[in-house]
Amino acid sequence: MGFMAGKRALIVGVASDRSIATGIAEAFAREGAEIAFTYQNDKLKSRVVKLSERLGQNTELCYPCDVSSDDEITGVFDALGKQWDGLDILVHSVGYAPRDQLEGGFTESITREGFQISHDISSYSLAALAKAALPMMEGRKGAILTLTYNAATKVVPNYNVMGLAKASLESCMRFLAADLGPRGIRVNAISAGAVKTLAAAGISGFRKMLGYAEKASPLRRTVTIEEIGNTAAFLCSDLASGITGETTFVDAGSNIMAMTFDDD
Ligand code: NAD
Ligand code: 0WE
Repeated sequence: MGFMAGKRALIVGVASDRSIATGIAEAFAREGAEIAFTYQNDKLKSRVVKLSERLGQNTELCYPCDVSSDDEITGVFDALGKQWDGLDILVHSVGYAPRDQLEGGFTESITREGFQISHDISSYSLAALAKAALPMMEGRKGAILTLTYNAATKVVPNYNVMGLAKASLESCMRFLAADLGPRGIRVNAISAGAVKTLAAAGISGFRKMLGYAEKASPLRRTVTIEEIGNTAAFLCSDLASGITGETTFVDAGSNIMAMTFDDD
């Protein structure tokens, strides 16, 4: 029996087979969890339903949710509440900034609108989803997990306003952990190394960044969505019952390095 048997999870953030949220869903299903999903828009619906089917889940439990809409967030939990009497796990694997915010210098690219959108979609949405999920999660050893990136605390070229949004997201995770801890809910983040997902496709220099990780990380490689999924399963299971408010790096060790030299 898997270590997540009897757990019910809602996963927000599947867009393709390469999504980090897909790796998380695969690990959760393998460990015996039941999974409900959301999809951002109708274009992504069929992919999410196919994943639900492939993982042997109830495909009825796939709901539309653009996290910029309060109504859609409310709608997910209204619908899920009719199917499940409680929810153990919420996974938030969502990040977005308008494309023009992620190229060029920081000062040059940042705009008020870019700041607002990136913080709304990438940080506020965690608080909004946690708030809406709370009635279903209370009193049952719950866990909430979000996905962050090291550029929250260290500068990465071109990540720009998303770095600020990830700093806000990590702080949001800690405030939620302090607030929801007394109600039995743990809240954590995984800080993932660079992975080639849709969110990374077309980012100029992304291939170079993956190559850099292969040279400069202690493990001399990038990480996979399977590795991120396994850590997510651990953090959301009772195996991690003493861990909350923590950011766990799954990055082949990259974040510990202050400087690197070529191997040869
Ligand atoms: P992805 O493109 O597969 O997933 C991003 C998800 O965000 C998509 O499912 C998309 O539908 C969703 N999304 C965007 N705007 C939304 C909105 N308004 N409403 C609802 N959903 C919305 O890419 P990914 O790399 O799997 O990203 C998942 C998370 O992991 C993000 O928070 C990202 O910042 C983080 N992360 C990614 C990497 C990486 O290198 N890929 C590294 C560290 C952290
Ligand atoms: O969090 C991310 C991706 C965030 C992201 C990506 C996009 C591309 C498409 C947010 N918004 C958008 N908006 C789009 O229109 N990562 C950690 C992956 C990533 O993105 C980078 C990186 C890394 C790493 C952007 C610049 C520099 C490095």
